[in-house]
Amino acid sequence: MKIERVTLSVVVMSLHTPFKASTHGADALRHILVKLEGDGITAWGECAAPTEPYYMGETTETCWHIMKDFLAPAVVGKEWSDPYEFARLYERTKGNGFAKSGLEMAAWDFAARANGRSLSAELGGTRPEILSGVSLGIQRDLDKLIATIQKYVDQGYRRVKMKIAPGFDVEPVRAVRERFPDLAVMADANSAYRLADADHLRQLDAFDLMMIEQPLEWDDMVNHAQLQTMMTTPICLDESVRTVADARRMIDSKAGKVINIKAPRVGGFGEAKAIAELAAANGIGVWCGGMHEFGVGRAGAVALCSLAAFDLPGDISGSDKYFDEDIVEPVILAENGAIRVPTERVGLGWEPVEGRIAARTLATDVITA
Ligand code: OSB
Ligand code: MG
Repeated sequence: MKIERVTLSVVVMSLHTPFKASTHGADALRHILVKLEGDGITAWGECAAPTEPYYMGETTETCWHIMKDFLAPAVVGKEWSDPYEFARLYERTKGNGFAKSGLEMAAWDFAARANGRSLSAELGGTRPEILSGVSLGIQRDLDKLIATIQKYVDQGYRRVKMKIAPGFDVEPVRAVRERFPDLAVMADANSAYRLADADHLRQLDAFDLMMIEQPLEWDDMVNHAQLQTMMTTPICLDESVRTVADARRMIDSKAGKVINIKAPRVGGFGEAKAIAELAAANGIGVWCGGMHEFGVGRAGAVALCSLAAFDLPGDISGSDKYFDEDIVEPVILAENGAIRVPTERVGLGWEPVEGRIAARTLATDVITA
């Protein structure tokens, strides 16, 4: 396979409802869409980096620089036979997982289309539908928070993640648990606490949470291992797992019991698959997190979730949770808390609508061989 042309576009989408976490918030997103052309095939990827460096350090701008100046020039005009070989073309570039993930996802879509099968099949997915859930931003008005949860429960979602932060934790979790005694609920702190808060966090053990996600520092395993010995609620790592090597360190040091895997955070599907398989083989729970993906990235996340290792409901909801109109057709919808995997269609399974993308494009760059 050979790519003749890489088109990068910065695309802006407004969230119909602003989203707030402990360290970051957003009301509009700028993701970089990747269009690969070659061998008569057009394939798509999405770089879902936030605009600010408050989650993992990368931003839309850093990704634009790395993709345009290093990654795309390394792959155009080169022969490759599978997405792993494609990724080796730019392996000299260290880190920058979000930037790599946009291009790598497009390579998987390209390979799927070349092989005439769905992205799910290309990745080795077997689930006919994925277990969907919602991630809810911080909503300090508890009546409104409960009304929002009720709305998603009524839509059929069976698992709810709520963001917590110092000053917004034990009481809101208690209120949610009292109102929804049987709902699968979890909390995500986005690294807002320190080990000195352990006694405070232990109060969450009373509420039968599925897990607490990334309570401590974004790059720390040792403190999470210590905290896990002090809490019964399972710890899930998000920010701290960027590579298979990190996952191995997490397992060896017992720094948690669950991993939130997002292809954008770990550099793409190849690394995400490897982490999922390592975790599953070691009794670590696996689910798929999100970055408020537009339709292209969301279609990719659905395909990833279709792997057998993704055994817990994740954050991949229908796109109507975030956007009034998405950039793909048909709409990505969850029914009864599940999204059907479109294995009857080749590639992503939801097709980008180029007119809608153009209408939202702020900048474009084309890299040719
Ligand atoms: O920590 O999982 C997170 C969004 C942006 C950055 C980090 C996170 C999130 C979410 C939203 O929780 C998940 C989604 O619905 O896409
Ligand atoms: Mg998280």
